[in-house]
Amino acid sequence: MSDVASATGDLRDTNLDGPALSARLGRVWGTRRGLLGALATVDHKIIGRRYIVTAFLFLFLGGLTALVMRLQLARPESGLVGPDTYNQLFTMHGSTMMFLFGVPIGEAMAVYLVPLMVGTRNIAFPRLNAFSYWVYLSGGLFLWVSFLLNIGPDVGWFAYVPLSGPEYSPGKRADTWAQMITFTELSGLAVAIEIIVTVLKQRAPGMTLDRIPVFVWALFVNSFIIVFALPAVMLASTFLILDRLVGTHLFNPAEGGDALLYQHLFWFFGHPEVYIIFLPGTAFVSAIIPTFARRETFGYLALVLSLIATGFLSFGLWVHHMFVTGLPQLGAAFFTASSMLIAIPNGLQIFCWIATLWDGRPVWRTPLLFVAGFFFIFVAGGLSGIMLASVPIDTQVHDTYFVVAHFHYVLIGGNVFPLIGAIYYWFPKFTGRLLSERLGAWNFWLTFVGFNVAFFPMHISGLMGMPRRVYTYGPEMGWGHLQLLSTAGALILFAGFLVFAWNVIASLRRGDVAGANPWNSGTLEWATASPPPPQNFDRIPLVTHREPLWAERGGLPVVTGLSVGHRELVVSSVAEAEPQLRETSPAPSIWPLAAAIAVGVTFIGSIFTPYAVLWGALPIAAALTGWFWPKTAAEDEE
Ligand code: HEM
Ligand SMILES: [Cu+2]
Repeated sequence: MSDVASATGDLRDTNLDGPALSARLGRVWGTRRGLLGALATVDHKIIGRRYIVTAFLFLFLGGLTALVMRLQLARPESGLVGPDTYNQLFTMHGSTMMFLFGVPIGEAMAVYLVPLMVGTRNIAFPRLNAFSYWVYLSGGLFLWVSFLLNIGPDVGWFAYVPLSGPEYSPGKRADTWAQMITFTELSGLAVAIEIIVTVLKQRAPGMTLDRIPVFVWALFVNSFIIVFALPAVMLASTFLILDRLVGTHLFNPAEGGDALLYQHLFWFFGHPEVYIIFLPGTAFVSAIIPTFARRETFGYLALVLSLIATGFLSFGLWVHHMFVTGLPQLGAAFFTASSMLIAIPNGLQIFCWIATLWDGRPVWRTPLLFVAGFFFIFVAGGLSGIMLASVPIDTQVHDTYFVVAHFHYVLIGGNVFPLIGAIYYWFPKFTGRLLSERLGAWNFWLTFVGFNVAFFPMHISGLMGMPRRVYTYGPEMGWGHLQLLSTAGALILFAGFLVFAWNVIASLRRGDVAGANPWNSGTLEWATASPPPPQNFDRIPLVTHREPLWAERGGLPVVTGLSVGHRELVVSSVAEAEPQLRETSPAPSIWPLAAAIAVGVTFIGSIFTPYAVLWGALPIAAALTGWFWPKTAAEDEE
């Protein structure tokens, strides 16, 4: 045992033990009952759970739009929806999946799991965390309410100018898209900062850089990608709004603007976005594999380095989305090369995972099944990606269903499959109950077969020349059979998701009780009860090993000396994780919600008049003043 502080004063965890300590900490860190308590909470687990549920809700809504599109495309000249609705459907689908599901789900899982995995009591900046969730929720509701009010966007998920500009998109449709971006990116950036600071400064003593779980590394790198990528799209969408509302000509070549600038700004974000969606997938896989292979990860250093390399390289590829815009040949060659290069760190990761499984004694429970599905689908998507990196091939299949097939293989293979596996894996931690394995197998096989039946034929439709974003096609084109097959696959896939939803709902009440560590995993989130108490850990663990629970079979050594009279956590050094400070963590507050409402009203108002920004500044300032009003809380102590 090591003592974080020896100073005396208020009550410390050294003076209490067992249930008395738990109860005391539970009171200090707990969330008050009732509506006000729920709205003011800053507990990362409660907010994380909300984030996860909300992101799944958007996955479901995005899935519904996809289903309508698939039904429309099942037969030639079908009249289910017209061209105008179809435009809105694919725009809502793409935007929801990328901005309201893809980015938030990784952050949501991080908000819940990272503080537990690094052994701390709450995320860094917990009020900012609450604020981010409310902003995200408002942005999502804003987009979907606009859609229901028939002012939903219809310009595709990347809203290219000049189509989305003032000239070709009058009305409010493109504005709702652009402002939804502002909402979700604001919340995305805030969460990324929280994760970065939590990982750098709040790791349990002894968790040196080379003992950080690969899961945490992946989400840490991911947060950096978010910090550098998201501002680019915020610029793109803000410039777009300025052009549309204020009469600037940033993207208007006739007045000295530059339309191609929009594509550069968008894809400087848009390609890293693919990794923002994929890296959480790698995080899930890296946590699931060692547990079910029952051995430590093979090639820890290689995995971490390839994550970092992926992070850097992801910023050097964006122009491969612009091969048909007429680039200089040297530029095209450079981006072809860099696009192929990124297959190396990705391949290395896959190699390490396979080696871990190879050398272990795999137990084929549902989480590992989904990881196997991930290998198969993601690698197939990677292969068509390498094909697309070649300019002549891309020029041929650009804007066809070949591309639609490719990006669903990487997005669903790289994110959704590991995610479902991750939910099977951590559901017992979240809820205290296990999901059914029998339904899990049904879930997996329906999803896996449905996915491939839906998306594999799209490669062929694309090679046969079927363009994306068309609401219908003539019978003479000869795409009908393949399209019908795709729709059948989508229905099977949907059935798989229904089984998943059913499993979750049924297991919440009737699942087997999990206990603290049902899978016999090695990382710290399993060192505490399921679901974890408000304080996460009664005593902060002292980390001596990369898989602490495997190394310390007799119980973890702990650090003592933290206050039990107010919210206090350990701040540690960046590299060695040596304890440095006892810091007071912010208490619940209603102001983050008030600030989010003020920001929301301002953002929504500003698509109608630019003056909303001026007027909105007043309530925002008022809310921030309440939020940061000095408290008479204890100072941080060395
Ligand atoms: C759940 C099963 C899914 C099905 C059946 C599905 C189906 C489709 C279809 C039919 C299109 C429109 C093709 C077109 O007309 O151009 C599409 C576009 C798209 N999908 Fe999906 N999708 C699914 C899941 C996802 C997921 C999970 C993501 C991302 C994480 C995603 C991202 C996109 C994007 C970015 C587009 C392009 C939208 C645009 O053209 O602006 N999809 N999808
Ligand atoms: Cu890309």
